[in-house]
Amino acid sequence: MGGWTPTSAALGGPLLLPYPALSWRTGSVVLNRFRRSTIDSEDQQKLDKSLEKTRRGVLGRIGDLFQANEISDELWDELEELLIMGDVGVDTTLKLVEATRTRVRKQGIKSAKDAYVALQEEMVTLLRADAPPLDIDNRNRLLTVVLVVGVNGSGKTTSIGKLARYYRHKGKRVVLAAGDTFRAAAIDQLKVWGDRAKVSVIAHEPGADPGAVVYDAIRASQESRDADILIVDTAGRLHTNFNLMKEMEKIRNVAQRQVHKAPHEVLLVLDATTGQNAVTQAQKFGESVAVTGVILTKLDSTAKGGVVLAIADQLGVPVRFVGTGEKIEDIAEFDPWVFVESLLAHGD
Ligand SMILES: Nc1nc2c(ncn2[C@@H]2O[C@H](COP(=O)(O)OP(=O)(O)O)[C@@H](O)[C@H]2O)c(=O)[nH]1
Ligand SMILES: [Mg+2]
Repeated sequence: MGGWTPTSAALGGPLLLPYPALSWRTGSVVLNRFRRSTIDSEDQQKLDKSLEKTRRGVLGRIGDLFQANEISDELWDELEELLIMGDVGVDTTLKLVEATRTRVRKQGIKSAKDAYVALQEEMVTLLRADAPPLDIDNRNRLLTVVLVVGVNGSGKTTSIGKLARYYRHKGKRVVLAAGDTFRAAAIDQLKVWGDRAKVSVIAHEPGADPGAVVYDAIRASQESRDADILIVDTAGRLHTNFNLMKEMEKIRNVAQRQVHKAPHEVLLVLDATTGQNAVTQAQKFGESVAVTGVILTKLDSTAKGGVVLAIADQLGVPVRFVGTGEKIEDIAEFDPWVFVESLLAHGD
């Protein structure tokens, strides 16, 4: 991927960032660039809270490192060590530290405090802050189709339920499609989440053709249900990448034939608690499906939050949502600035 050009929409949004608690906590190292967050304050707080464990882990020590030291080779070595221990991954860590050092050299930065700001800005860049905005809440389109993919257990069905509620609360009409027809339990589970979110679920019998489910779901969304957003659950794992690819192609073709430019987003669900394995899994999935964004679940129950950086960097697609708990309201839109400030906040 890559090649995104910054858009004003990506930087736009109604709210100024950071909210007061965060800027207070980061103290003297408040980022010096004027910017806006695209997410609302409730999501900012959820994202911040879900990073508690990560902040208490090794990555929480980065702030102290820059406060206690002058810029030196040792400082960079220690930073590298902390990032690798903090699940950022070797490749992404080396890239991040190199980019920060280059910036420090080029800009003639002399104080560790300013170098710390440079590090934060490089992290934001790595997190694809220049990505186009998420293409779900689109007023100019009659029906938006979102495919949700990922291995079983990653939190796919839970996330779909959360998204259904999230967009319903924004005044959108949402329909869900039970495209994972391989397991009867998967269909039932989606129905349970549909009930919780108070949205309709279109399902066929177990073993049915997922393409037919998607076809019916689109028809229903366009006709009787008059929906704005259709979210499609898909099979978690098929025996081979080839099967998965064929299945995805089929669903994609059905969607494309009925709705212009569908699917509009393909969101890959990854479990943050698996750390670097999530990156490997994402790369494997990427071979079968053209992923446009990531939902990173279970951020609340892990200290491995640094993996967000590795995922955005190694996949080249932005993280769009994070799972912040097991309840239906426990989801937040992701924002690179909020993430970085929250991750590197210290002293609490
Ligand atoms: N703590 C926490 N648990 C989650 C989150 N998302 C999902 N889970 C849990 O992960 C497990 C698997 O979720 P499920 O949606 O069934 O995964 P699926 O097989 O991919 O559809 C369930 O026990 C969920 O409660 C999250 O954001 N935080
Ligand atoms: Mg499921």
